Parts: sequence; C-alpha cells; structure tokens
Amino acid sequence: AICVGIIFRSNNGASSSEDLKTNITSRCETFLKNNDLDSSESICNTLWMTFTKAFVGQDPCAVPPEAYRQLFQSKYPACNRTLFWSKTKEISHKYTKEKKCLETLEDTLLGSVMDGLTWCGKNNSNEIFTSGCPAWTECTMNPVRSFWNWSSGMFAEHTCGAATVMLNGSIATPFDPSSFFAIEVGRLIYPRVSGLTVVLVTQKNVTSCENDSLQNLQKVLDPSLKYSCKVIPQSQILDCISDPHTPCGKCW
Ligand code: AVW
Repeated sequence: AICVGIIFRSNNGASSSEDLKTNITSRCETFLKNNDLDSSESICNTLWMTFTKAFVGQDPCAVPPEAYRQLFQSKYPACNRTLFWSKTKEISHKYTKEKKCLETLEDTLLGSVMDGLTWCGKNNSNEIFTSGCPAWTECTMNPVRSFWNWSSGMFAEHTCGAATVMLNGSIATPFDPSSFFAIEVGRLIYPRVSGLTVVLVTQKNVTSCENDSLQNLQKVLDPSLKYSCKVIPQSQILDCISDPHTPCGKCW
C-alpha cells in the first residue's frame, strides 16, 4: 500500500506542480534575504507566474529561449567579477561560495532558483510536470534547456570588464562549441568586456593551453578581447578555498 501511494504521488501532476511552486518561491525568498535585496513576497510570486507562462500549455519540445524574456533577474555581477564555467560546475561553485570576488550565473537570483530543477508542460493543458520531461538531448527546445540558454545569454550580455572562465583541463575538449559557455562567448563584446581569462583546472595534466579546442575558443572570441590562459591544478584551488587567509583573487 505504501508503494502504491508513492507511485501515485510522484505521478500526480497537481502535487508536483505545488511542490515546484513551493520550492521555487522559497528558494527565491531565501536568495533575496541572503543578498540583502528587497524581499517582498510579490517579487517571488511574479517570478513564479512569469516562469510558468513561458512553458505551461506548450509542447515540451517547442519552448524557445525567448519564452523566458519576461523573467525578472536580480542584479548581475559588478564589472570584473563574472565567472563562467563549463564541465567544472562543482569546483566553480565551491569557489564562488567561499571566496566572494567572482560570481557565476547560479549566484544570481534566477540561476540559484532554477539550479538542478526539471520542469515542463504539455500542449493544451495547464499541468506542470517535474518528471517525464524531455531528456536533455531528446529535443533542444525543451523548457529547461531553453531557460539556461536564455539566462546564460543574458548573463553574458550583462558581463563587463575582465571575465574569467573555469574550464576542465582533465578532458580532451575543454571548450565544447555546443555548450552554454559557447553561447556566452558569442556575447562577450569589446569594449563592454575587456578580456577573458581561462583557468584550465587540471587533475592530471591531460590538456594544456595549446589544446585544439582552446584554439577554437580564441577563433570565436571577439578579437578585440585580451585573451589569456593558465593551467591551475585543482588541488591549488581547493587549498585556496579552504584557507581563509588566502585573499580572494589570489587562488591563481
Ligand atoms: P556544462 P555549459 N544532460 O558543464 O558550458 C543533462 O556542459 O553548458 O557547461 N544535463 C546537462 C547535460 C546533459 N547531457 N549537459 C549539460 N547539462 C546541464 C551557464 C547540467 O545541469 C553558466 F553561466 C550541467 O551541469 C556557465 O558559464 C549544466 O547543464 C555555463 O552556462 C552545464 O553543462 C555552463 O554551461
């Protein structure tokens, strides 16, 4: 009987929709409180309503990134403080959580609220689902991918000054042209952005700054930007994160 109950609940559209609403609005309120932003309840209710308008009633393979254009975003990082990442999710977020000089998309309101969540709707239905949604590669215009596509693009368009990216130096292709970071690269335009520093995080010395994919990154980057690349052992970054005496910005 217990099993039947659990299966019923996890497949029940109404309850998963309520859970998602509770989760999103409470993450939103927590974010506003932790960031000394005006934590009026209406911001988070508006966020929820604008969010659902983007995909409810839509075919879950036909939600374009622009569907999210009305979403409210909090303040973006100040100039020189943006950190992009690709295949380095854990370490980059560990770093920004501990050392407060750089911020990722997931340190902004929308990024922190939606991180790790899955959602979709259905054509001609007002239901919201948090499971049974299209798999990541099943179709590109799914509500989750389109959200990250849109918010990554906006995040990059609001980046100014010297930008930084943590790439994974333990894989063969640290710069993946089909990644969200590739979308972001295309939006880093001089003189709003002055340069891009690649921090190539290595565990074993698999990749160097001469890697082919990093040559491709330089080809698609606005040629007016000052490009630099450094190989930094992951252990160095982890040591720096756990040492409160190393000043922010001195990890590499
Ligand atoms: P990523 P990005 N199945 O590490 O450059 C399920 O490749 O794309 O970095 N989820 C997936 C899949 C998949 N096949 N591929 C990617 N994801 C999800 C926003 C997963 O949650 C920030 F500003 C993974 O952790 C960064 O600068 C996440 O997408 C940049 O875009 C990122 O995949 C990172 O995107």
